[in-house]
Amino acid sequence: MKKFYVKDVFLMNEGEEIILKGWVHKIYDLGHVNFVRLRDKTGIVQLVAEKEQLVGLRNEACIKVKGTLSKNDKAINGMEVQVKEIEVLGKVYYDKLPFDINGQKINAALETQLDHRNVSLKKPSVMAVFKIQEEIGECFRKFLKLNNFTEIHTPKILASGTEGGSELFTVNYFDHRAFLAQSPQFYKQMMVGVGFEKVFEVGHAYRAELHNTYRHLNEYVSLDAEMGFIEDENEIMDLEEGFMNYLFENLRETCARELKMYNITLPEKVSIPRIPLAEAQKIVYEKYGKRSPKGDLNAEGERLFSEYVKEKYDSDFVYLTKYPLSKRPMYTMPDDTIAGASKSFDLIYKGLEITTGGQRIHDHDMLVEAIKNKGFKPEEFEFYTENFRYGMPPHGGFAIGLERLTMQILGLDNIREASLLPRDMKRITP
Ligand code: AMO
Repeated sequence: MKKFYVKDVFLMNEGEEIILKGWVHKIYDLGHVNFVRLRDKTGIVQLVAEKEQLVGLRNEACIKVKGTLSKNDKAINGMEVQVKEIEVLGKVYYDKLPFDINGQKINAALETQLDHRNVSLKKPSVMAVFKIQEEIGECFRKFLKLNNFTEIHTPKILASGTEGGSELFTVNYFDHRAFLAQSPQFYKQMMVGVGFEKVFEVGHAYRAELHNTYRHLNEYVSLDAEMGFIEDENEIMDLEEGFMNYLFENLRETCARELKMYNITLPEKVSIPRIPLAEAQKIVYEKYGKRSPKGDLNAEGERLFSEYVKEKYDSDFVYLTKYPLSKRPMYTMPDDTIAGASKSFDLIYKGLEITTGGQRIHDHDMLVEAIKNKGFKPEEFEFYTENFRYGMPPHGGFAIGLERLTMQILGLDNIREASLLPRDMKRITP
């Protein structure tokens, strides 16, 4: 097993011996002196070699290097490796790489970079996106477990949709038609009711949306939470706000290198204003002269309203609350103060929706009525409504789109950059 990583070089002393394994990042043949940059997941280090030792080496070959550490002010972090031996462990087979990964930016269209994800991901700043993403998932788990949540894994092949609408992928399930899960919504509620009380899931969600935009994927990772015995939807918003604070505190420590690559400074404290949607629509109209669609903000409205919130509250986040019931799925709890409104919310982060959540209906008969009101047949949802016959507490939850959160933290332009292997309307490979 590999013992040393590049990061260790910078913690060791001059004169120490080391064996490193990694990829050839770049070869510099300067005639009188030859350098190779070796890359692994922890960084890049400079190797100083004799010309003969470089024979047969090419960028991206996998190598094993034995050498001695020596100080050099001009090298990365002031330390380099004087090579004794280089061995090629994995040869390369190409005439020319599809694009160069050594520059400040990759000089190729995003589509080309995605066509060759096996090359673009090698670039440390591209890989850094997924280190951040890994930490988001890790923090989600840790934070919810600290708060007494149980992790669940629910099926992704379902008999029906959960969110209403027709954005479902169909699957041939033996002699039946089945669907890919848009969300673990029904099952996370079920698990609250059976007695887990507080549950979470990190899982894939599938949306057959005909949206070819910078913020839509057809397969994404959903960070879902659901908890029982709540007073109202404010407890759900408190929970997510707590998570954001925990996440940023942890990212500052665990991903300092990656955040620096993107020049990101995360706020010390996240305190999220809660503003009813109708008020937000009014502000977007009065301040920016833009009309919003009925019962929602559009992408431009989300962006403009975020600008307003940043100015007024110095917050990158805002909860839009009290969405109209008519615009929300059948499981949404009606508001008890404003007719036609619901106890649901969206979380907007730097101008983009990253979360939907809210309190759910927990009364069986009320849910059956809500299903009818949405124009569905309650008989077709009996597998779901049955959960509400055997003691369902008042409950609610939320779901965060992992790629959207990653994208907004790092200020990426396109959600595809925050997906290891994106699936969109035009892409199911690589
Ligand atoms: P919703 O459908 O709003 O709510 O989805 C929740 C969050 O998931 C992300 N998301 C997407 N990300 C990328 N591409 C897509 N096509 C896409 N669709 C959704 C967004 C969004 O805010 N069951 C409810 C959640 C709940 O109430 O608990 C639901 O799925 O970040």
